[in-house]
Amino acid sequence: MSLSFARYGKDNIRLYKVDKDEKTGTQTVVEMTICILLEGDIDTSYTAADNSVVVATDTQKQTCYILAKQNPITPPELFASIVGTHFVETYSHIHAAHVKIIQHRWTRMTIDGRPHPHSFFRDGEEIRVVESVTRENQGISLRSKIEKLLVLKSTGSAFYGFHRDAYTQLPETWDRILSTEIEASWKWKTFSTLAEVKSVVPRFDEAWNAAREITLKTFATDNSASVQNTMYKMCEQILAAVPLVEAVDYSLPNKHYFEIDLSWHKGLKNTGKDATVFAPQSNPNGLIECTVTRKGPKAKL
Ligand code: AZA
Repeated sequence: MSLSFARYGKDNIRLYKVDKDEKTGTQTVVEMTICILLEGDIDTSYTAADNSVVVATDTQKQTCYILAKQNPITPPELFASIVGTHFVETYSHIHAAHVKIIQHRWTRMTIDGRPHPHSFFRDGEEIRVVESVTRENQGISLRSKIEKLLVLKSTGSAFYGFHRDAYTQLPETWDRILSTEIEASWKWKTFSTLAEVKSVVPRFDEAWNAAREITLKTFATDNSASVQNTMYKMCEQILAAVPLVEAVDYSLPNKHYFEIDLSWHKGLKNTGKDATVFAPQSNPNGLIECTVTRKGPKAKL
């Protein structure tokens, strides 16, 4: 028998940091959930009860708090790189650190038409996610994500011309409701050091804003032929907007809204162009995924 895979760490580390601007009295808050998983020369902790190689998961959590106190925690791409680099550089037997950060939304309240200095609300379930791997002598790989952004358009979407055979019941449509929960991610070029990540810090928020805007604008304005074609257009634009990104991925559930034939009730018209009342479906749902990779030379700093 041999141990063929080993990785361990602390999941669901919850972290909140406030920045207090003493001059203006304005406070800014960030809340995150973090997962740290370490790899290295740790096999004997599994196979021989050798705890001397174990950086305890509680130590990992405490480290996270200390690094959060000593460093900026936004953008999350930077903080993930700081945490990952810490573990790989501090412990000679730790060779890789996987750090995932989920940033939760706290949006500043507007009260009496003015931004409130210290009150926030959760404007939806959308999260910003970063998945990082810092590997000894191999640099830092980063993937940024938008997740749980629920969108719907009530027209401007069609689906026709698809393959038909003896198993096909779905009618073609030139006007349908389109709804999905956006999961979009973009893979950055590999950064060789933490210093290199630091040198491009503004690019991370810019990319997140661009990806979000492109996603929403394309969803709203594209006269969609299919989820497949609309998501491809999103990928192309993100690659064009963010030169340091090598690949863009989307994973989009097609959240169906079914027409309801109500003609059985006094001839009530509720299908085709008369459809106004629909039945939202929970499952099953379509699930459409793709990765679009940049052609030509890899992104350079
Ligand atoms: N893509 C769509 O946009 N809509 C669909 C599909 C599909 O592959 N299949 N059923 N409906």
